Amino acid sequence: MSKNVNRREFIKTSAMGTGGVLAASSMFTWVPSFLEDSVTPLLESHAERTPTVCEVCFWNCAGWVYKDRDGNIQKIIGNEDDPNSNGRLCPRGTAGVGIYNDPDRLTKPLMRVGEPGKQEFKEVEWDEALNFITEKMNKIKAEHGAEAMALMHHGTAGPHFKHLFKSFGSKSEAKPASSQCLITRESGFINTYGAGLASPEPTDVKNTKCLVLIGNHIGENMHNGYVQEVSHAVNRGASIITVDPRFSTIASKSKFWLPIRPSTDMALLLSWMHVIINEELYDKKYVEQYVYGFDELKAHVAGYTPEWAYTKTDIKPGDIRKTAREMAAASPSVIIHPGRHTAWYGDDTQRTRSIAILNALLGSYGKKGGYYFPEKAKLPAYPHPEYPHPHWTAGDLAKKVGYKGAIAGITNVIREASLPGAKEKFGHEYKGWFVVATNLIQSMPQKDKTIEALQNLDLVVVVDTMPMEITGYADVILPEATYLERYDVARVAQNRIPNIALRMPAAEPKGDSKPGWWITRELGLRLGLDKYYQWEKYEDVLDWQFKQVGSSLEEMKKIGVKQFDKKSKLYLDDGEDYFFNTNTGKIELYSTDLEAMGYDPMPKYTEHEQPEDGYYRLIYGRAPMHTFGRTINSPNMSDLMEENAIWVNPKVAKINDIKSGQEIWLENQDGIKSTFSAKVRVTERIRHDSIYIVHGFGHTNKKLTRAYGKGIADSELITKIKVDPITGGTGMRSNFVTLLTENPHKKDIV
Ligand SMILES: Nc1nc2c(c(=O)[nH]1)N[C@H]1C(S)=C(S)[C@@H](COP(=O)(O)OP(=O)(O)OC[C@H]3O[C@@H](n4cnc5c(=O)[nH]c(N)nc54)[C@H](O)[C@@H]3O)O[C@H]1N2
Ligand SMILES: Nc1nc2c(c(=O)[nH]1)N[C@H]1C(S)=C(S)[C@@H](COP(=O)(O)OP(=O)(O)OC[C@H]3O[C@@H](n4cnc5c(=O)[nH]c(N)nc54)[C@H](O)[C@@H]3O)O[C@H]1N2
Ligand code: SF4
Ligand SMILES: [Mo]
Repeated sequence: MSKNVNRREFIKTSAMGTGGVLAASSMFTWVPSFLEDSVTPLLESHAERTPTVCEVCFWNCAGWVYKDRDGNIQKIIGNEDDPNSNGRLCPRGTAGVGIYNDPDRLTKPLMRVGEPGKQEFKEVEWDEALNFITEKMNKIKAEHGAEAMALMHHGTAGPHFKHLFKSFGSKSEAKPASSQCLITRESGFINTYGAGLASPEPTDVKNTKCLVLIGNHIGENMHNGYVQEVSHAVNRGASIITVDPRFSTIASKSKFWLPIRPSTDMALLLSWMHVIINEELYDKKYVEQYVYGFDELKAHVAGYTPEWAYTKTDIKPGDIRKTAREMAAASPSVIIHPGRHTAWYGDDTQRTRSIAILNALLGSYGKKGGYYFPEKAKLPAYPHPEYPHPHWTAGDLAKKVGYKGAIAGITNVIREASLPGAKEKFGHEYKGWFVVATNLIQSMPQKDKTIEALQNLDLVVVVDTMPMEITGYADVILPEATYLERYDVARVAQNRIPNIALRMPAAEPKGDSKPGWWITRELGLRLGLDKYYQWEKYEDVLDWQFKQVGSSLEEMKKIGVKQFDKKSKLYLDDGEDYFFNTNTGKIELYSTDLEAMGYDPMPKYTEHEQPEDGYYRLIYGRAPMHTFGRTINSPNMSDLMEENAIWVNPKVAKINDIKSGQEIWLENQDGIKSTFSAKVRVTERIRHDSIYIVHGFGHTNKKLTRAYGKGIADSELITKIKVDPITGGTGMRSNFVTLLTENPHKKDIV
């Protein structure tokens, strides 16, 4: 059997198949045989191995890269000492070498030639590109202040650029991975427990008796350590309750699947509170000791009966009661999962607050099988002088336009403040952007606005590994070396066990690509920021840092991951005193901060628009073998899933007279038509009021030879957004589409 076929099979297994009938335990059963087959012979041949931290997604698992005698990368496997991966990488991580090998990679700095907006570039040397950027940045600083430079970023490249920006005098940064993702969840938990959850989420899935997943489709959403724990939980017989308009992979493993009407989750959450309080199923001791505002909450949810919730959610009152009792029976070893991508409908801080509140009622926060207290190693930063103090930041602008609970810079606010007329609205405006490892055209909604902002700026620098949609809008494109070719900031992730991990190069950078640390240092020196770069190579920074915690670069190269003794406890003891970092020192069911800012102190149900006849809600999610759009072109991944399919309920297929396999186009409520088509997948696994596609497809950059034109991009159909009034996080699930069987672009191709 060829290697390709092998890989195809194990990934299918890991995804539990499309029929959802495989045992969940098989999610990882491929791993041992995979190790036996390939790594043992490699080890015997004394192949070299170097530590890495995976960058294929942001779970950032630590692993080992094995090379053969000729120095070719052969395998990437997990590091046994790594609590994020427990020694096993997910299929995307093991196939990460495809990202390094992709022949379409950017390997030379590029500069725009001719008109702004025209996508024509010439190859230049690093010196020319960096000198050009330096000149532009100095000009912007002289005319508008350093604050007028903004940084949009994602992933491990981010910290190098943050250091450069802060040294330069700007603290304006934002990322879709916050504003379009988890900012609202963090806000919901901060406004309840006085602390956010961060990453990896400290949910004690390993020990839970009941796991409630609300629009969190783990198994397709492939976060490694978390998938492993869910897989074990299923095997142990923990009951899983999945709330999803789609029969997801995990729904097929669940004791209860609640096919909720999209956008009505808050009604379900409030009525669960109603049942738990009314039937006195809550953890009385816990509530009495740790909670503030119980009586207010009790009165507040009195009217949110299951009968009322049924009219909103389509979930039968009996099922609401049954699932509430199921959760309570497991208390405190129960997790109402906070989710991750939680920016949905505009009331998202309040929805995640409802989740936070339910956990508090069931006494699960700080308890075994609920939420544990994670710990993070303390790795001191390499010494540098104090950063200058900027006069304004992206966070200030977010507050200025009314997001009083903004806990970070917001991508959409930076975009607004980069459009013509921004100065009048904000008192400030952006003149330059660095876009680092984020494909804003696909990851921010309303791409026309993004393009308008990009074209209004004096300087756009894109730092990427691939030609993507975003690179087309750059003045300068800087090719970053892939994670397999670079040293990087050490990974310091929270977990049950504090630990640090090293990423080091396994290969020389291809072409003229360079690591982020090199790019930022070169710019820093040109900008006269030498005092912030008192080192020559990043190895020096890492070695110094590791020595502060009793290790060294030399040791880390051998072990990859170092664990430290845990100083704090995982769980609260029974009745232990605990101070929550809120105004009252308690878990606030009634939020005093939200009240002070003028928001609802307790979550209220808000009605959301539903699709008109002939239209369906556009919902989107993940596929196990891809990470957003970043892996679609990878030679190893594109043959596993080349394009996305449009999930359509049989009733909808009948009404629209379409069949499985038929190519169709989508048009949204604003008349925006998908650039490309995708194949229909008729399935009972999706409600009749929605259609579903996997995010990340439909690339329009022709330089992506495998990904171009494959499937439909959900992003281009997301022209309507619902903004969370507290944080500014952007909900993207309020778009409705109709199905087109004829190519709407036909007349364009004469
Ligand atoms: N429509 C829609 N929008 C979404 C989502 C959705 O589901 N649908 N999901 C949201 C969520 S949850 C998130 S977290 C965000 C994520 O969205 P993004 O921040 O855009 O994240 P990615 O898609 O991973 O970023 C991809 C970019 O990073 C580049 N890249 C990959 N590796 C490297 C590297 O090592 N160095 C550099 N310099 N570049 C690299 C890729 O080539 C690509 O251009 O999107 C959000 N936006
Ligand atoms: N393989 C893989 N894994 C990933 C990623 C990846 O790109 N690829 N990305 C990672 C990142 S950054 C994130 S943030 C997470 C995101 O993963 P999740 O937190 O799981 O979020 P989504 O992918 O947005 O979730 C989509 C699910 O929500 C359901 N849904 C849609 N509308 C509603 C609704 O109104 N109510 C309810 N209850 N459900 C609804 C959809 O049917 C779908 O099953 O995944 C992470 N894991
Ligand atoms: S979950 Fe998979 S893709 Fe993500 S970091 Fe871990 S191995 Fe890499
Ligand atoms: Mo995300």
